[in-house]
Amino acid sequence: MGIFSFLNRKGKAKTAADHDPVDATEAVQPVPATADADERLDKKLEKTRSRFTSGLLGFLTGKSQIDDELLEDLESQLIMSDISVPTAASIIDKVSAVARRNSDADLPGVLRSELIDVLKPVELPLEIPESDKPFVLLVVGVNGAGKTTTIGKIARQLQNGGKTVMLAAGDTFRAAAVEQLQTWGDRNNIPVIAQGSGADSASVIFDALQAATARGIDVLIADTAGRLHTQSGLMDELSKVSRVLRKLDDSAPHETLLVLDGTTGQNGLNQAREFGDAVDVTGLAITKLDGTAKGGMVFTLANELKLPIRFIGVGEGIYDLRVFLAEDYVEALLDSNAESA
Ligand SMILES: Nc1nc2c(ncn2[C@@H]2O[C@H](COP(=O)(O)OP(=O)(O)OP(=O)(O)O)[C@@H](O)[C@H]2O)c(=O)[nH]1
Ligand SMILES: [Mg+2]
Repeated sequence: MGIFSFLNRKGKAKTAADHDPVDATEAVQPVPATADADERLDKKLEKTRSRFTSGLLGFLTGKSQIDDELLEDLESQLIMSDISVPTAASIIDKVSAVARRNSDADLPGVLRSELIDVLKPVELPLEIPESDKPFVLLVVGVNGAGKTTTIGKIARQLQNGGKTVMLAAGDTFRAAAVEQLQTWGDRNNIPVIAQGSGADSASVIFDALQAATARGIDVLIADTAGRLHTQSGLMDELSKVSRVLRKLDDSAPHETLLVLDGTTGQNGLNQAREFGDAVDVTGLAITKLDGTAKGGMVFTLANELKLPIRFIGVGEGIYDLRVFLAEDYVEALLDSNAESA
């Protein structure tokens, strides 16, 4: 089990009694329960759900006959929820195969299970093995995607779980970015390794890895720029960071987390491909699913990239970063009767 296993299915903090004392990675301090941590995922995804299902479930209720017209309409609804055309087509193919075998099939139930099937293979929470110390988490993504916010949430959750964390201010493009991370680190008692703005990002992160190793830190999280003078400049910088880290530890970075803004729809897929050309992306965090996102992008990414989805961001608080769980996500999106408390 990974370090994030202290978050249970609804993202609530486990109590000490929930921990198995035999499993070393589970023997972490539980996250203190707060009202925020208790808030259900379906409440957090309320706005996204209403966009995802507006029409969808209403449209399905009362339809007992599954015919081609109904399936075509359903496909359009999926596409309007930000699911890509190929992904929507593959979902509809599967739904129609079930309908062919059983014309009395319960359509909402079939759809629910097909949606879960799309997401299940990418439900792979981040594991932080004790053997990789420091575990290097490199965070990449376009500007405004939510990298720095997500780093803050991960750092606090790890710290609450008993891990020591250090941050590297690798976004040296903007002076404000370095200051933002330093101020946040000071407030949260998390050391931040930084140089002035304009410094070489790879050298800041390299220094940070040396410092983290010397201090016996468990997890080093490196922030990076989302924008440089040119896009190819950014991609070159990121691949240099990965290369330079490997000089100190050939297994670093242990995770390259691509942060994608969930409200950007199809654009997220292009970003993932572009970043994937420069660095070896090993996991995704999809942010802002509490806002104006339609939620379908998650299915497209799962189906077309097959990369592990580690986290979803559902707000600005520290507990608003949840371990991605396929069933919980689909339930929260589809359940029109979700509790609003
Ligand atoms: N509602 C909501 N807002 C979020 C979430 N994640 C990030 N944000 C907001 O998105 C904005 C941008 O987040 P940052 O973390 O600064 O993004 P960044 O990728 O570091 O951006 P650059 O440093 O410019 O490259 C901030 O206002 C965050 O509060 C989320 O899950 N939900
Ligand atoms: Mg940032």
